[in-house]
Amino acid sequence: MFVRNFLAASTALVGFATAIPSPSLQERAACSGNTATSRSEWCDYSIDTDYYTEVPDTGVTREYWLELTDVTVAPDGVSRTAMAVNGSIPGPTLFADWGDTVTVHVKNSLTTSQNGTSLHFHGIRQNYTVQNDGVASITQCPTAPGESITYTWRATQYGSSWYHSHFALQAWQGILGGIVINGPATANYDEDLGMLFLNDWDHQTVDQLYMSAQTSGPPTLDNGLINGTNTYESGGFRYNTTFTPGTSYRLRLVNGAVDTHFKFMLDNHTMTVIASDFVPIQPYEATVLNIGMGQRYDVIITADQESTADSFWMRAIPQSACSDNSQSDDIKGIIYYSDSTTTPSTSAYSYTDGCDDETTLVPYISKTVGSTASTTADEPVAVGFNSDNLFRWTMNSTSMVVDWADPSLGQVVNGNTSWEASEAVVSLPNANEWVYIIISTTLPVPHPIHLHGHDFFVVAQGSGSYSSSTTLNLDNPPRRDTAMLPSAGHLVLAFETDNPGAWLMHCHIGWHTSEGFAMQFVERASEISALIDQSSLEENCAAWVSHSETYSIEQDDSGV
Ligand SMILES: *[C@@H]1O[C@H](CO)[C@@H](O)[C@H](O)[C@H]1NC(C)=O
Ligand SMILES: *[C@@H]1O[C@H](CO)[C@@H](O)[C@H](O)[C@H]1NC(C)=O
Ligand SMILES: *[C@@H]1O[C@H](CO)[C@@H](O)[C@H](O)[C@H]1NC(C)=O
Ligand SMILES: *[C@@H]1O[C@H](CO)[C@@H](O)[C@H](O)[C@H]1NC(C)=O
Ligand SMILES: *[C@@H]1O[C@H](CO)[C@@H](O)[C@H](O)[C@H]1NC(C)=O
Ligand SMILES: *[C@@H]1O[C@H](CO)[C@@H](O)[C@H](O)[C@H]1NC(C)=O
Ligand SMILES: *[C@@H]1O[C@H](CO)[C@@H](O)[C@H](O)[C@H]1NC(C)=O
Ligand SMILES: *[C@@H]1O[C@H](CO)[C@@H](O)[C@H](O)[C@H]1NC(C)=O
Ligand SMILES: [Cu+2]
Repeated sequence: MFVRNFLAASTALVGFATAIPSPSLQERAACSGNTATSRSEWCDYSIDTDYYTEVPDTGVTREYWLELTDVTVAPDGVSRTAMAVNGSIPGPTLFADWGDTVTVHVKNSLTTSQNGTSLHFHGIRQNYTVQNDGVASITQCPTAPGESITYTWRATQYGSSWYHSHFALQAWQGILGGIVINGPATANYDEDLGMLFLNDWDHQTVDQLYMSAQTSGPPTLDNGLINGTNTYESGGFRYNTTFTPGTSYRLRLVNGAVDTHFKFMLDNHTMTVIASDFVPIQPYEATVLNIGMGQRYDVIITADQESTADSFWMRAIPQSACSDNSQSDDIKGIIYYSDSTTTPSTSAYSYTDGCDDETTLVPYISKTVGSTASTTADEPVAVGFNSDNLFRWTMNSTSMVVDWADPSLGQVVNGNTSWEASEAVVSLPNANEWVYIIISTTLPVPHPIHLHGHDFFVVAQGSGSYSSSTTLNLDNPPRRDTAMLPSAGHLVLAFETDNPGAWLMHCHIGWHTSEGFAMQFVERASEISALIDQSSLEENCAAWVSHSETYSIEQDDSGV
């Protein structure tokens, strides 16, 4: 995978219209990055650069064209309908270098299902580019079938993430793919294997399952996939690759599930964990790794086992404390050593079932949280039934309902910030102030909480209720974009108002997002209009309104 070496010789290039080979590697800027023995370096920058304040000016724009279609797939041998990006699940990986500008043209060709769409670049900070965050009802109307939309953002961070639809449950119909932003790393490795998606999967579609999720709670899912493949009964095949003894490999793990918390492991091997979400961390060793929905971990695994004739199971194990899966002990891939072709006979590391976060995350670039907050948002979480007897989640007693046809950014641009209660807005008018968010639950259900437009600081996280005597960790706490609210516990997050926009915060369990477990921060509203291309916002909305009238589309979820 030595993309860098292959590309290093070429000079900058911008955009192209022909089909891109897979993986979609594009030419890089003059900077040659780093080598297997100098991963902490990055041209004139390094792992020591504070990427919140300094970003390489590569002058390069990476341009991608993606097309969404209705498809029939059989990733575990069982055929069903789905949706795909350029025909595959996961879709093509977007590659860029730290500092590049990325432009993504998305064509909605979902003409069989007539679904609208939007594409969110999870974890991408969208620094002063909120209109490119790709969230239906917040930053845009859904993009109608037959229409296209273009997103442009700067890669101010580096590491691993994913893009996914932010329209209804469409991400889990298959509209997802990886994002790799090349940059420095906190440990050396020989080869970069790229993204490795961990997903849950069912032989019914998420749209078919949604009604039962709303009436009876989360359904038991049939299976799971490792990078888009697994077996089921006698069908399908397993993700597998071959390791060369002595070589170290970087894997970019992402949990792209609708409702599954995984523990990930490779039997007999230890992982060196080097990043959580887009944040490089002090490397630590793990044999079993917790990964919640929406989270990413970058790990390095060295092929250090003795016999070259061996093979090893790779496992993504749904945690029964918060996920139900009928194949939970068989979501597996295979790592072969050089000349092995045998089925592994290795055993899993022992672990305690649970849906918690990793506990030893120390960001490499150390940051301190302001000890006084100008806004403290208290957001207790609860669940109840709406008037149709369907589950609805609430934060601060509000279940979010926002209108596909009336996105927050449009309202701000039109000078109307008299939000309805159901729009679940917390306004943050002032620049560069600290915000604390206290999220708490008395229910024994953990939730992965994701914030758009920011990395947040996890200043408290634990079981039981939060009180004013809870100790806050302000000295370089874990920093990321998705963290677990523990079962019957609390999660206290902090961030700084350094990015004007309307930013969604929500539970990343697909059912829960659709059932209203979401809120939005309207940050520095007076500065937003200047950042918006109003005509593209309005044209996209006009096409959606016309489409939804033609097909009598009804919105039956939160809108995000
Ligand atoms: C995706 O498909 C479109 C054609 O629909 C093609 O032009 C484009 O190059 C493909 N993109 C990638 C990243 O493979
Ligand atoms: C974010 O955007 C602001 C406004 O353009 C700019 O001053 C700041 O340097 C940017 N931050 C990064 C990390 O690029
Ligand atoms: C999207 O397509 C799915 C699959 O055909 C369908 O079940 C669902 O109702 C559609 N959703 C909307 C909002 O159009
Ligand atoms: C996983 O799939 C993506 C998309 O096809 C691909 O880019 C990536 O290399 C695969 N990962 C591994 C570890 O094989
Ligand atoms: C290993 O992956 C290949 C495709 O890359 C597939 O054809 C093969 O069946 C897989 N092996 C197993 C044991 O599933
Ligand atoms: C894996 O580790 C176990 C326990 O240490 C050991 O018994 C076994 O031989 C190892 N398997 C392989 C294939 O190396
Ligand atoms: C929570 O709801 C109450 C009552 O509607 C409201 O006064 C308060 O501002 C809300 N708090 C937040 C953080 O939204
Ligand atoms: C302003 O927004 C509110 C809430 O979305 C809405 O009820 C009201 O009709 C809007 N007013 C105008 C003048 O558009
Ligand atoms: Cu949830």
